[in-house]
Amino acid sequence: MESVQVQKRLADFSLEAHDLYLNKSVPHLDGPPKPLQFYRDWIAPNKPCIIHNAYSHWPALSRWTPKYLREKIGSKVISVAVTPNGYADAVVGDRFVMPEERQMSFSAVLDIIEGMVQKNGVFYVQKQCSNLLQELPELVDDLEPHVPWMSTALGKSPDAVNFWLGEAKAITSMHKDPYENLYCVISGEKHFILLPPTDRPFIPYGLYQSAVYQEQDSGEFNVIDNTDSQKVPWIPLDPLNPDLERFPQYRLAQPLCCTVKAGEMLYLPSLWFHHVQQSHGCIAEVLSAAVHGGSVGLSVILHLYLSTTDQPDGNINVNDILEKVKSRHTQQITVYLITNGLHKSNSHKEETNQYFFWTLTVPILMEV
Ligand SMILES: O=C(O)CCC(=O)C(=O)O
Repeated sequence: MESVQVQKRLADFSLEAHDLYLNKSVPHLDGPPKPLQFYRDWIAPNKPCIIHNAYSHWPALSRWTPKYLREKIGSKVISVAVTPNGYADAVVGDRFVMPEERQMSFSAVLDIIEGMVQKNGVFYVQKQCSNLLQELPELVDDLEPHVPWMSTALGKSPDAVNFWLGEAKAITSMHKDPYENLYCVISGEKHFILLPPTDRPFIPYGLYQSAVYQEQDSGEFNVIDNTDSQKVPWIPLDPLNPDLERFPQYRLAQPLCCTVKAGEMLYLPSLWFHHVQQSHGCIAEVLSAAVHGGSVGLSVILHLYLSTTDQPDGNINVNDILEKVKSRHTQQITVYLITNGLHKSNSHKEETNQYFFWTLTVPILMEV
């Protein structure tokens, strides 16, 4: 199929997804759902929602004041991301630049966030290695390290439980993750710009030399190349100020904006693009789980094209897949596809096989 036709089909697909099943804003639920209901209404159709009263019983909501945190974990040394401008893991010119990672006591971070100490740069506790459980286990009694109805719905506990604390200037650039995420805001608020996976044709990617910030004695930040690492595929577009001359196709994207306040929980399904900002001193717990099973309907199609890009050598027999798809009920297809795709999914491969991915996807969509 000609590339222009493929592009047109994909654009139509995205527009139809918005017309047929996506919401125009992120819906709010009054309380925590039953696992089956949550699975059916949100996980399976791969749609985000904000849940109220889902963790009102967590002591963290009332306890986590700066005073309490200083007493409880003030002397603990934690990893902090430092950047000159608040953008960690973002495209700067022709580089993908990661933050300088510093080890600091929790009190020293609070001193900066509370404005008691002035430092160059923007500080963000944002390590995504289950830092709540690994670096701050003393805080675990103040919350639950998993959300029971979500664990039941997904059939597993989170793979990572992260603690985020940051300044208002700290921004997370637009990206997607192969995880089902729950964002629990403990204090302050987080502002999200979300785009569904079906808007992928309108979101530009480039391949960038990876680099890291390093503060000099003068206080300036240099950008130092990671010469031994592979190029990184990342999104050069800033959804706060999209350069539509450079990326005209982004005009067709339909972002959803939402704010998640203290006590609220955002369910962000896997593969949704997200850009995140926050109020100053915002604290959030983020639970992430990679899933190996269960999505139906439209998300089957999305996972199907994911799995086609995850073949190690980009060499896949489409007929084999179509045979398997045709011979199963939807639920079973999904399990097959996800088992063979999502948990192995790797955005690097997806981007390097981009053309392969597009050309294969459309015939599969029509067959399904
Ligand atoms: O809270 C943030 O700043 C970003 C979190 C995020 O993007 C993630 O957990 O994938």
